[in-house]
Amino acid sequence: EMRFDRYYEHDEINKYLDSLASSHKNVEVKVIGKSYEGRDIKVIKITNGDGIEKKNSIFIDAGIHAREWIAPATALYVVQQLLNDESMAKILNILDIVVNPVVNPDGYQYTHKKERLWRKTRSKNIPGCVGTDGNRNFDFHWGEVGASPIPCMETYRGNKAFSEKETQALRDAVGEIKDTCKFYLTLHSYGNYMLYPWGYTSKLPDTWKDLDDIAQIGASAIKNATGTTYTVGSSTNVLYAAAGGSDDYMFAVFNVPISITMELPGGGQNGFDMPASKIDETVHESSIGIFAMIQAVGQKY
Ligand code: 0X9
Ligand code: ZN
Repeated sequence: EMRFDRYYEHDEINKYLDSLASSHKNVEVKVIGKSYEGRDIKVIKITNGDGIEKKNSIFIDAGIHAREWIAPATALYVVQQLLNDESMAKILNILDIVVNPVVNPDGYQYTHKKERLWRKTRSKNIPGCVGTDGNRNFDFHWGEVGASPIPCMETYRGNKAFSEKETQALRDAVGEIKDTCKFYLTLHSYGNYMLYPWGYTSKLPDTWKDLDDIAQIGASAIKNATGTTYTVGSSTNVLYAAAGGSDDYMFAVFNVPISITMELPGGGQNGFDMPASKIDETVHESSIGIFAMIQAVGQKY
């Protein structure tokens, strides 16, 4: 049992995942790749244990941006709810759920030990700046807009699409389930947004109403439960244009019909350092929206 009264380091998170695999027969933990600095990037797959291979699935990730600590915490809370709460576990009769709680462990550890507001990976660039923005590194309209070609910038796109081991690992992990995956959810902070494609253009995809439906269901569930407001819309239209995001890629290339970036609430001095005392209520609130979206996808697809 994990308590949500502090933020955990990456090795603690990996150990927690392994402990869940040991104690639950319906849980599997897999290493999907190694980070630039050699850390294990893990996913946890939760099923109902019936062994039926052809179920639909959903993929949730967090922590592609190092400093957005509430995102990994939320992913872990969702995992815990699925395993401990009967009413949440019911969804596993319909869907398998795969969670990657820390996409960018090198950056995450760097924010714990060195620089709290680091965003990018920790790969070395020529001539000396460090890091690529993982959410500008995916190979769909890569580099076209809102993604810097300059290695020292916060939104550096990388020297080519999928230059990063971390984005390769995430691509391959979702790619492995692309035929069954109906929902890709990527957790970020902050600002209270439910965002859907496109991020690279202000045009909307043909199926934008399906995306909007699910996003609205998540936002209203949270509104009804706690009064917290989320803004719903396409990334470009309600936030800004930025190409090379994981959401656009999973939607366009893997044909995952519902792809959403959830920008969780902010807190603290700079928005990214929500005090530990507020983690518990925030992850609980956020999980209400997440489970509402999961339910809706389970029913509709
Ligand atoms: O800029 C981002 O990557 C996300 N916001 S954040 O403040 N967490 O950095 C928004 C990404 C939205 N999706 C795309 N632009 N594809
Ligand atoms: Zn982010």
